[in-house]
Amino acid sequence: MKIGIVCYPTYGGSGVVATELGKGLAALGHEVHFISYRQPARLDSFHENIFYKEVRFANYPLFDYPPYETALASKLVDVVKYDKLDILHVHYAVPHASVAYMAKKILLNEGIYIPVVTTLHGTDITLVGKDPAYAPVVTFAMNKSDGLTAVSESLKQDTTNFFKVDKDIKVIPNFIDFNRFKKTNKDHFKKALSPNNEKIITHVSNFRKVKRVDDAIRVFSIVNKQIPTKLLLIGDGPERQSMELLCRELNICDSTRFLGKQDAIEELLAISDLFLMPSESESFGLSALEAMACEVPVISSNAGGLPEVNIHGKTGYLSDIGAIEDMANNALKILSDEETHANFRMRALEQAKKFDIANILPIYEDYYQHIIDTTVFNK
Ligand code: GMT
Repeated sequence: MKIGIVCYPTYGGSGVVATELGKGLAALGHEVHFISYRQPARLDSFHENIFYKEVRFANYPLFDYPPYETALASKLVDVVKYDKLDILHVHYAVPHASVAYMAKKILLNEGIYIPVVTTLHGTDITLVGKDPAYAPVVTFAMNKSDGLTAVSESLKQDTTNFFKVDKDIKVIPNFIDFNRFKKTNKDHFKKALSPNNEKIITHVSNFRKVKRVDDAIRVFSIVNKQIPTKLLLIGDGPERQSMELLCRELNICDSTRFLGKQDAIEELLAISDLFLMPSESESFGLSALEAMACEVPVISSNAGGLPEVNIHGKTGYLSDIGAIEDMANNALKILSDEETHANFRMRALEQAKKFDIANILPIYEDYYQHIIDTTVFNK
């Protein structure tokens, strides 16, 4: 198949899933064209079946906001037409779903038929898409997509609860590549980051409010009073500076490292003992899955799709959003006994295996074929 993938090129979960999906499909022999305004962060190596098409748009003094949607739609028309794509798969509904619809209509006008699949990732539904500034367009574009997928049952439910969607939504979860995410020996990192063999607790996010990084820091602060521990904070975003101040306030700066954005996250997960994800909203929780694949148990909130990933009492624990004491007690339960910790580690890995990319790629292939075979085009 010739597949066009539209995504945000940033480190955000939707861009990561889109890029890893495209890489996986290319490895299976499909021709994959990534269309974005910058080379996606994880598109970091050459593959003969992968093409990157950059959306370029010149600004003009008249515009306060350059018309990105128009440039993207034009690029989609161009790529579909000249590379003869079979299907377009857009990740994150805003604005990709409506832009793809526009491209599809322009192409139809020229007698070219391109089915569109939209994948809903999370905040495009739970936060941004709900905003009255976008909701009518998001609803329309979802209903006009030929295929609609969501990354968890919870996100599917959120979508149908809020939006009037008459399309069937197929749940295809996030996935993990075990060639990359696995527990490896990184003792030299461990020695550098926890010289006295302190347990390592890790949080990875884009430091947005929705991630409740302050909860992660407060949970750590309680645990740290009872067990020698270090906190690794990986990622960057709007909350970073206030989180540094919070660490000062709680007097835990000596036990805390802000590592910023990291490409080789798996190397830091390989030395982690526990992962914190106290999010306010989380449609799936890809970072938690990455941790589990590296045998790291997860202390998380019970928001959104997290209960579909982190199994309470088996792979970690779930608590209500903001229940800092409960999260800290759960962390202590896991970390204070070696045998308990080892059991949680083992079960985290077992659960992660259910989301092996090798199991998920064929689901996407079948779904694309089904959409190509069944889409009816109306002028
Ligand atoms: O907010 C983020 O974490 C980024 C966001 C995105 O769409 O870029 O991630 C969402 O998509 C990921 C991949 O499908 C999911 O694993 C994350 O749970 C989801 N984030 C939220 O729902 C907050």
